[in-house]
Amino acid sequence: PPGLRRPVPRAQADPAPAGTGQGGPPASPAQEELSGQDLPPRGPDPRRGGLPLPRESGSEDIDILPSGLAFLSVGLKVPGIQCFAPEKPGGILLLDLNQDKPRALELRVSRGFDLTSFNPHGISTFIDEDGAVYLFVANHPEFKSTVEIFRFEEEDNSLLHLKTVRHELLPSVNDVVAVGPEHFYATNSHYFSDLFLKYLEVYLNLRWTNVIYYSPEGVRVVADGFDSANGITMSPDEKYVYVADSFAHEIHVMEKHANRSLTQVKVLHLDTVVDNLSIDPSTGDLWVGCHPNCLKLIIYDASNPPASEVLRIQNVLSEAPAVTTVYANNGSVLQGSTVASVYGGQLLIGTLFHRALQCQL
Ligand SMILES: [Ca+2]
Ligand SMILES: [Ca+2]
Repeated sequence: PPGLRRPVPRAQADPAPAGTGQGGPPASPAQEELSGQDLPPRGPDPRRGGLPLPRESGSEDIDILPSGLAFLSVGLKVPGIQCFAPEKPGGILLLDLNQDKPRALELRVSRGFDLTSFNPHGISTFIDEDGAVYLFVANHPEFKSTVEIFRFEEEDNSLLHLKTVRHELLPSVNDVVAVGPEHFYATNSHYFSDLFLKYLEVYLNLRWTNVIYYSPEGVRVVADGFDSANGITMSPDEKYVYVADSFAHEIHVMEKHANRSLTQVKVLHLDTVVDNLSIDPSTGDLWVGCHPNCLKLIIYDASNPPASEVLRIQNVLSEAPAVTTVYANNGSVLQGSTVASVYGGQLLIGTLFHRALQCQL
C-alpha cells in the first residue's frame, strides 16, 4: 500500500554535508520555509516564551496522567548532542495542567537513589488497581542503560525509588511503556551499548534494534528488525502497542496478546524522523514528536537550529489513517521536538535539549 503523506509541504532530513552549510543541493521551497528565520510557527498559538521551566535543558519525554498532572523528563545528555546545561543532572518535573498558568516543579527523589548521574530519557506512567501511580524512567547513568521504577507520592511531590532494572537485553533503552507495577515494554534504539559500535550499526544499517518485554518472571525480545526503535505507547484499550522506528520513518502497529507477545498489524510510512509517541486517551489519536531535519541535531548551529514538528494521526487502526501537521517551527521558537502530549485542549511539546512549549489547541 502507498505510504502516508502529510497534507502540507515539509522538509526532508537535511541532505547537505554536515557542518558546511554550503555546497549542498539548493533547498526546495519546503526546506526554505522551515529553515528561514522569520516565519511564524504553524499551528496553535504557543504561550509566549514556552513553559516556565526552571531551566533550558530539554524535556525529551512527557507523560500526562488522567488527572492532568504531567511528568517531564529533563536534562538528557547524549554523547555528541547539544546540551545547554552539561553540569546539571537530569530530573523529573511535574506540571498541573488544570492550573491557569502551571509552573513546573522538580520532584524530589527518595534517599539512596543516585541523582548526580540521573540521565532520564523516555518515561511512562502506570496506575495500579489501588490507585498507586508508578513512573518508569529509561535512565543512562554514565551513558549505560537502566530502567528505574518509582512510586509517585503526590502529597509531598516526590518519587520513591523502588527498583533499578539492568539486563543484557536492555543495552540502549530509548523509551518504555508500563503495563504493570513491575512490567513494561522497552525499545532499544541500538543493538550495541558501546559508542563506536552504535555509530557503526547506524552506518551499516543493520536493523538489529528491538522491543523487549520485561517482567520479574522473565525478559524476552517481542519484536525486532527495527532500524532504530524509539518511542513506544499503547492504545487506550491496551490491545495495540505502537512503536516508532526513527530512521526508517515508520510507526509499527502491533497487536498485544495475553502472553504479552506482539504481532505486527501494519506499518505507517511517514517522511520524517519519528521520535516519541503519545496517545490521546479520549480519542485514541496518536501524537508524534518529529525531527524534520535530523542532521541539525547532530551538528548543532545556533544560527540554523533544528526544527520542530508535531503530527497527529487519527483513525490509526483504520484503512485510511489521517495525518495532520499540528505544529511546525523552524527552530526560532522550539528546537528539536521529541514528544507531543495532549490534555483538555492543551498540547505540550517537549524537546531533546531546548525548552518545552505549551499550546492551546
Ligand atoms: Ca514514553
Ligand atoms: Ca525518544
